[in-house]
This record gives sequence, C-alpha cells and structure tokens, in this order.
Amino acid sequence: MSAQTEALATGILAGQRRALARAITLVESTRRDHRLQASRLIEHLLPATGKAIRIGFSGPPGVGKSTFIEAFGTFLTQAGHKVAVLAVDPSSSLSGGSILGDKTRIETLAREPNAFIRPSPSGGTLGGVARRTREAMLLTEAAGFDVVFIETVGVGQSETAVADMVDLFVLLASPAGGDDLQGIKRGIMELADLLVVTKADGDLAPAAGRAASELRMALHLMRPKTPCWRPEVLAVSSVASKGLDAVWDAIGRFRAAMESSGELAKLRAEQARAALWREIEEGLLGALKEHPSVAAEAPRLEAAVLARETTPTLAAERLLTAFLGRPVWPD
Ligand SMILES: Nc1nc2c(ncn2[C@@H]2O[C@H](COP(=O)(O)OP(=O)(O)OP(=O)(O)O)[C@@H](O)[C@H]2O)c(=O)[nH]1
Ligand SMILES: [Mg+2]
Repeated sequence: MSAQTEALATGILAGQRRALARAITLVESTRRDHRLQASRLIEHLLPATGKAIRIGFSGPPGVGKSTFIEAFGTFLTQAGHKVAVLAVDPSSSLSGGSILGDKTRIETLAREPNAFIRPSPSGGTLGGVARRTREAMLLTEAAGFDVVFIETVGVGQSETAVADMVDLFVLLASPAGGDDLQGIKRGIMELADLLVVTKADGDLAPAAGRAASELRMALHLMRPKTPCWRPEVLAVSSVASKGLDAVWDAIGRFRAAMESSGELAKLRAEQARAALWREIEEGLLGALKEHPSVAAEAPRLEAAVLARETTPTLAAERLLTAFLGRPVWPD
C-alpha cells in the first residue's frame, strides 16, 4: 500500500470526513489506478467495517423519501448516532441525483456534524453504480458511521440492487391507498422488512391510518423474507416528527432478531458471495468485449444474427471461442 493510501486509511479510521470523501472519489473514479488504490484501501479497512446497521429506503416519487430521510436522519444524529446517507440512482447523471437533487429538503441534516451525505455515483450500468455505493458504504463504516441509509429512486431494478446490500429494506407508502395499493409492485413489497406510511398528519392522518391497515392485510398474504421477522407497518409524519421513534424501535427489534438467530451473518455472507459473482460477471463481460478477436468478429456475427443467417447460440459460441482461444464445446 502506498504512503498516500496509508494516510487515507489513517484519516478514515480517525473519522476524518475529508479523507472519507476523497476515498469515495477514488471508488467512483473510472481510472484503473484509482480503482486499484480504492480496492487496496477497502481491503485494508475491511476489519473496521460491518458494524453499522444498513438500511435501504425506497418508495414511489413524491411519497416523501427526502423529507423522511432528513427528519429521521436528524432524529438519529440528535440521539448521538453517526448517520451516512448514500444513494443508488442509475438515472442520476440525467436527473441530478435523488438525495441531493433537492438540496433544500436535506439542509438540516447536511449541516449536522454527525451526518455524511453523498449523492449517487453517476453514469455506467446499474451494477457499476451499485458496486460504487456498496464500497462507499464500507468506507463510511470504517469512518465510524453506525447507521447507513441507502436511498433508491423508485425505478426498475435499483430496489433489488439496494435490497442486496442492506440489512433491512424500508418501503415508504403514501396515505393515498387504493385498491391497487398505490401501484406498489408485489415484487417490491416482498423486499420490504418495514413499511412506513408517510404524511400521517393534519387532513391526511385518517387516510394514513387506512393505508396502514390495507398494507397490513396485504402483507398477511405474503411469504416472509426471513423466518425470524414479520414485516411491520408504521405511520409517520416527517414534518411533525411523529412516529420516528417507533421506526427506530422496529429497526432495533429487527436487528436483534436477525443477530440472535444468526440470520444477519447469513444474509451478509450471502450478499458478499453474490457481489463477488456479479463482479466476476461484469469483469468477464468487459474483458470479452475488449478482446481484439472478439471486437473484430462481433459486428459481423451480430449482423448475421439480426439477418437470421445464424442463431444467437452459434454466434455466441464463436465469440466465446475467439475469447477463450479454444472451443467452448469440446468434442
Ligand atoms: N403533510 C406532509 N407532507 C409531507 C411529509 N413528508 C413529505 N411531505 C410532502 O410531500 C412532498 C414530496 O416530498 P419529498 O420528500 O420530496 O418526496 P420524495 O419521495 O423524496 O420525492 P421524489 O424525490 O420526487 O421522488 C413535498 O411536498 C413534501 O413537503 C409529511 O410528513 N407530511
Ligand atoms: Mg426525493
């Protein structure tokens, strides 16, 4: 490890925000030497990671994610926690990012000395964005943050990517309710360990209560993710700071149940294994596409598949043979 990396590691372990921010910049860099340096750094810091509770947040647009993260994050820092807020938003290069997209809503939290906020890395595949967020999470843990929030925008596969890196997945729902449960997809609902109905204040309070009951009924019909925890539904008001303590209490009970049953260690081990194989898949695909013989033959074979002169299977076999330098299907 270079002296520079050593100094970064020391700074991070001492909880220095500048060192943390610089290390995350290395993680997000596309430069090979930066990525290598970042990987060495994280490997070195690994023993200092893993102590935080990792919480994912998702929910439809406008449900109140930013406002909730601001209120809940501030609630926790005031209770003495160190809270890191990260995001997975594959569209952030276009939209400007989820959390910091609306700076005004996280003003209080951003000023808290015990909070660290970093918008989603931008650009690249969802896999690439998720990897950089996962590594940033490890760095914040090494820097002493004991609560990590990871926000996702409610699009496509990013919920699954976030659920694959957190201990607990929180789905925010609006008080609107409705027959179709506000369009929350069943697959997303099945990821949730905790459902939080937002805006339970003023005129919306009764609707929030009804939405919570509906969600509880819907949950009864679902297979639990883990044997040691039944997903719960809570109602909160971020603007009135109501119900935040109940959310933290549920998170604490979730963590206790997962830890004492050994499920948390199992989940994290499973996540690490899956991350390893995703890295291998991405790495292999990248190497394949850059391979000179593959690059030379790919356009012609792709055209042949489109013109229905050959099958995707055979074309893939030829490209893989060119990559490996030996037949994929030996006789
Ligand atoms: N009454 C009430 N309104 C809220 C509450 N939380 C959020 N809102 C309002 O709901 C709207 C959306 O809130 P955001 O926090 O921006 O929601 P979001 O989910 O981050 O939205 P996107 O980032 O656009 O997906 C804003 O007008 C908020 O003021 C709450 O606890 N009570
Ligand atoms: Mg938002």
